[in-house]
Amino acid sequence: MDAVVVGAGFSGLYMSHRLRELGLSVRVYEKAPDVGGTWYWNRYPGARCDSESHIYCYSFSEEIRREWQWTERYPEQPEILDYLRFVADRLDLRRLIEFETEVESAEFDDGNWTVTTDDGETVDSQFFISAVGCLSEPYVPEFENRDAFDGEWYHTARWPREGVDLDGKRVGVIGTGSTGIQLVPEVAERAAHLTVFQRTPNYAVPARNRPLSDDEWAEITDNYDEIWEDARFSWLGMPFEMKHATTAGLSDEEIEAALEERWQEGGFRFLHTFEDTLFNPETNEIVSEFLREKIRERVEDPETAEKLVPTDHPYGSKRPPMDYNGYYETFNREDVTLADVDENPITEFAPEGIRTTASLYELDTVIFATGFDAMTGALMAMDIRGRDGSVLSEEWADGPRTYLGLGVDGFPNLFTITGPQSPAVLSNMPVSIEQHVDWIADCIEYMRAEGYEYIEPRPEAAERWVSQTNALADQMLFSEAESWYRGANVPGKPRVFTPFPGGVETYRRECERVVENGYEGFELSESLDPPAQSAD
Ligand code: N01
Repeated sequence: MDAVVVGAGFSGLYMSHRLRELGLSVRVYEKAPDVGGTWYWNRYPGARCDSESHIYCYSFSEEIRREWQWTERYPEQPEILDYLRFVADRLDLRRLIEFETEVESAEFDDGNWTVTTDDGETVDSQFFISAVGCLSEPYVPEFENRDAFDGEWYHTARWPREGVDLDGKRVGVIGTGSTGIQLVPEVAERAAHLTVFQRTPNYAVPARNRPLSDDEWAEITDNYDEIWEDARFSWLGMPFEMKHATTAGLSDEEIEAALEERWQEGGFRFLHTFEDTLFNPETNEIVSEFLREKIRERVEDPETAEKLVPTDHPYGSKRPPMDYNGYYETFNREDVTLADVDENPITEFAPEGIRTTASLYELDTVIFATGFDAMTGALMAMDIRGRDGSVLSEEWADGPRTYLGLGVDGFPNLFTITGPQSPAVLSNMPVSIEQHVDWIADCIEYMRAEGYEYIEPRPEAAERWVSQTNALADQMLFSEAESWYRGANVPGKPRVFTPFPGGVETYRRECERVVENGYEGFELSESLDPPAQSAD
């Protein structure tokens, strides 16, 4: 093959389409039995995208744009999965994909990638392209005696296709990140009793979901090009304007009015109130305190409210979750218990349920909403070997090292769509995915036109890029949270800030500048360069 692509979610579908259009032979390997990537697996009740639907989709195809109409402001998981199925069929992509096939290893050998799958198939390919996603490897904490539990347990990112019967059950949910916050009100509606095991409270902002009317949709499509251009050259890949640069110089009334306005608009628009929210501790504290007050207003029992109020991290230093259906009000229900496992940690699983230092919670079903081995987990799950026998997981033992999040030195012709040190999870993913796919496809087209066979970042370019990414993160408030952005959620993972925090626009311009300067920082060659040859 000319290219092997791993994954058939948003990234893999568009990547394989672009490469086929260029005339390359392409094989896509997908672990799931269908397309969809993260939207295939995350079927838990309440699963929905926190990006608004009109920008949580592809922009590259006029036909796809015309033929699809989203029904709600935020798309629900089944609708996104339908959309990706529609795209795969519309572009006739399924014929490129081998489903239910996992890539076990990829080795750069004799100038080609040799890719081996779990069914023992081996294929040689010039390019090896990871489209595995940033949040694909579920993380289940190693609780003591986890297997002793007599009931059923599920991870939200491996939710059974046939669903789970929660009616009348005593259910425990562990985790109060974006997933837990979407899930908890839905489970409360069905379960006989729900216990939420919370280690760290979070700041959930109302999403304010609603159906999208035909008129609204018509207005969106009339302005589609402009909306997308704004999104591509924005901070988060979302076409929203900042309300104010900072809180400095504004009266208390003006600050309150700005926050209240954006709070009413809901979702990620709230994060666009003050431009310096993630830089300036004073602004951040004002925003955080506004949110804390909102939580207190919504929870009837003051003691429970205080447990739900975050004080350990500034707003936005962890991924801001969205509240769709009364997350905080759920704790006003008689049949919902908040178990503070920071105060009284989980000690073990027992046949009857979960034991903390304070109580035994008897449960029929446990749901792990405990997140992912983010950004690097799915990549490192494959045994990827580059030049001179270098092993990716060993090279990255102290944290990932990429150039632009697109390539890795020592691993020629490997591309990582939304890889570490690119905006990725700090952006509206489809915008970043399209940018990466276009960059990679244009690069391959250029290589073909100029007679180059290999591309690889120069080590010093990768080194510099990683330092710049870290320096930017250090100027922001991210270091004040124990977040998965920094690998803090998985024991033993290096504490390194993984996404590029400088914003989608800055990043896009840098990628364009690199190309304009003849792929600055990359080594392009017709044959393997001297270090590789001497290693032979
Ligand atoms: O995972 P998380 P998530 N004992 O890692 C807790 C994206 N997403 O699946 O904060 C007890 O954020 C952990 O506690 P703590 C989005 O980017 C997108 O919710 O570490 N608790 C935390 O509360 C998001 O950020 C959408 O103290 C333990 C929770 O589990 C990312 O996915 C929707 C524990 C994990 O939160 C991940 O979100 C949903 C332990 N040992 C998610 N270990 C969309 O909009 C962990 N926890 C598309």
